[in-house]
Amino acid sequence: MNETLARWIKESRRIVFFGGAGVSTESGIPDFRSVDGLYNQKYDYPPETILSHEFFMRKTEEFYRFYRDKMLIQGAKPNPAHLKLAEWEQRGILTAVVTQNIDGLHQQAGSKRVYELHGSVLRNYCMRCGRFYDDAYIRNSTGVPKCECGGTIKPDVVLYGENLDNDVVQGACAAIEQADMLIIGGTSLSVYPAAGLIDLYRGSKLVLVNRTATPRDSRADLIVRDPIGQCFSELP
Ligand code: CNA
Repeated sequence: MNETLARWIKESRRIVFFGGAGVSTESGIPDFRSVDGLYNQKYDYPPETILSHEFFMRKTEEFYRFYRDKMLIQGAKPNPAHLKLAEWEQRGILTAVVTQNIDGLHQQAGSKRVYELHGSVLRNYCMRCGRFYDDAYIRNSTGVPKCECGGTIKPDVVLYGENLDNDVVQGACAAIEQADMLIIGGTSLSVYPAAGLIDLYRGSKLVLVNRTATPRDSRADLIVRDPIGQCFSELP
């Protein structure tokens, strides 16, 4: 167990966690940039092209082929990192989880205040009438999923080239500004504007739990290179 991290957690009352795809790799969901991540698998187009607004609008069927295959992972379960964060919130020492993930695993673990910067694959809506559909509807559909009204259904996910939701960003910013400890985990900190939010933290307990180096390592007060699930399972 990392003793410094354990001590800081015991001393803190307003922990905020800022995470990314690496939080869910131990739940069996591949991230983007690890060696076995989606960027290192072969597709006709790079994932950031397929997961862009323009591609969705122009080649919707191809988007959904990739999306069903790689983004809609069925049966994934929260791992010890998700569970520990939910426990800290319950104990009143963590104020919020800010995540770039779209898999819903923090809520499945029991976390209540979760700012989903990039939306969620669990929510989908008709672009014509606004009706909502769950992930099972998308999984069980073929080709381009359609609403009863005939409109095309779009995942409530922020694609490349789309704006983040204002309310979500404001909530996340406020939580980070007021945090007495910021734990950043499982993120390459390379997707903006999300990664820029960590600059709002003004304290001196910024912890980075990531398997590989990030462009912001020099800002961290403590760096842990262990797998995040394993690391969190040992924390108080
Ligand atoms: P990324 O760029 O793929 O980076 C992931 C980082 O996590 C890398 O630096 C890895 O070294 C690190 N990492 C991987 N596994 C672990 C582990 N077990 N313990 C510690 N560190 C680990 O992913 P980011 O989240 O930074 O990039 C942002 C994108 C990825 C967001 O837009 C997400 O929506 C998108 N994404 C989300 C999911 C998901 O919801 N689970 C999956 C794949 C991609």
